[in-house]
Amino acid sequence: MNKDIAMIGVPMDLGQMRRGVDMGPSAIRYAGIVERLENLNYNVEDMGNIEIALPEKQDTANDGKLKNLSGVIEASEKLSDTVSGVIEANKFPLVLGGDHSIAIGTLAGVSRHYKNLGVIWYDAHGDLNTADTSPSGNIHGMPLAASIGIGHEKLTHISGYAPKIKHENIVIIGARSLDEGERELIKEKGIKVYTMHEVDRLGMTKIMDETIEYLSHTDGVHLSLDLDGLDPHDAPGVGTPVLGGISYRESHLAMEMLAEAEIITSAEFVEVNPILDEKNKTATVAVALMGSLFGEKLL
Ligand code: 6HN
Ligand code: MN
Ligand code: MN
Ligand code: MN
Repeated sequence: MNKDIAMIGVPMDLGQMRRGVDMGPSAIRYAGIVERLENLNYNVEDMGNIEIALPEKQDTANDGKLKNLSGVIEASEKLSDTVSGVIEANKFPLVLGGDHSIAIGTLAGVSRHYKNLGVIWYDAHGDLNTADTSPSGNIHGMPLAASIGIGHEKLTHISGYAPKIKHENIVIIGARSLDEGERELIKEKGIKVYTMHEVDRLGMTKIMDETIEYLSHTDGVHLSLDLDGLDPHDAPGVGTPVLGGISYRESHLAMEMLAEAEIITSAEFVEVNPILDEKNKTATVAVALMGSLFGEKLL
């Protein structure tokens, strides 16, 4: 693993309608992420937060069905350039959300540097909606679709190109709330998905072994971890919780197996909402999972 980490906070709350997720980066810092990584002998540069416009200041006149479209686009362009600069400086980009719409910008920045980027999407949701299929109009339900070039042109073409990733280089893990249009897209494209049914049936060890094998032909792997992939019992501080999720132990194992395989080249942890949390539990879980992802061991 690259020993130089550049951490980027993205206090994004424009991709959904609940307040508080903009405080996610602060909550994760407060839970001790920098010390945790420094103890593992990483050099951590905290680049601070990207500036995100206030929801109250959004000019929504031309957004149509996509809520806060122009604000999300503006932030995505900034994040894309920042992430790309980090990779140019030979550092590992670690992005802290903010809602999951930030993945549009993260992937726009990362994929400029990889010909065949793999993506692990750890989430209760598919985030494969478009304006036509979305039940909410919230852009945090659309970043994976946008990244494979499906959806509003302005979302698919951040940084001026599309698609960012190939649908056959994606593995979704933890899905248990998929909208009708998302299911159709998954079937049409043959996207690799481990729903909670497979998590129960196969167990996390087999899923991670298969995932690592499935992505073995890629030249880099981005981990996009939505804390709502975990069970709300373990990660209550999220805006769209869904019962019956991945446990803390299983998630911890997944991160350890990724660390062992040494395949992750960029990562983001999203949807931590301290207002909905219990004593910063979800940010603390996020920090523990990052510890494991970056190689923390018990012995
Ligand atoms: N997330 N599928 C729902 C929607 O509104 O499109 C929920 C999306 C949740 C998105 O948690 O990142
Ligand atoms: Mn998500
Ligand atoms: Mn989700
Ligand atoms: Mn363990």
